[in-house]
Amino acid sequence: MGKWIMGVLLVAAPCMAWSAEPAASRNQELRFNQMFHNLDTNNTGKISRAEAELKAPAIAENFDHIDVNHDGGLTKKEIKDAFLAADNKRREFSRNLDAADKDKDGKLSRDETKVLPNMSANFDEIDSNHDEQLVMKEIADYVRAKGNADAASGAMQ
Ligand SMILES: [Ca+2]
Ligand SMILES: [Ca+2]
Ligand SMILES: [Ca+2]
Repeated sequence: MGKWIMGVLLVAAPCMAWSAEPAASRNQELRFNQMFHNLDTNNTGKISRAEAELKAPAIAENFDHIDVNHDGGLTKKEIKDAFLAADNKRREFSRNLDAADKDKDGKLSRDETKVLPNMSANFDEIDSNHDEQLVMKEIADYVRAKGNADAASGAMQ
């Protein structure tokens, strides 16, 4: 588990990683409020697209996705929900990788990726050094090249 989850948490982590771990939640709440306040330059309680573009490109890129009620502003709740969803996706992704890595050597062989159809289909593209093994770095680079954590989960379906 360790190898994969560490790698995955490094992959496509948004500008601020959000975690559902209760132990860390107080600190994160403070950091989150600070970040929100920092982004909300005109203190409307919502982050506009312009505000996001100014300071948080990762949020701006996913603006429409995060703006669930499509009012053109991101509330704290909308951003939090998006972070939590991304976090869950990363966890699910790492669980899938961990389950696929049957011999637990921290690499996925072509055979091991058979349970992950999209990864299996893109094996040659992901295997950048062509050694017939996917390591976390290769998967991370692939996910990064594809844009974000959604691509990561997409690669799993
Ligand atoms: Ca909104
Ligand atoms: Ca393996
Ligand atoms: Ca490789």
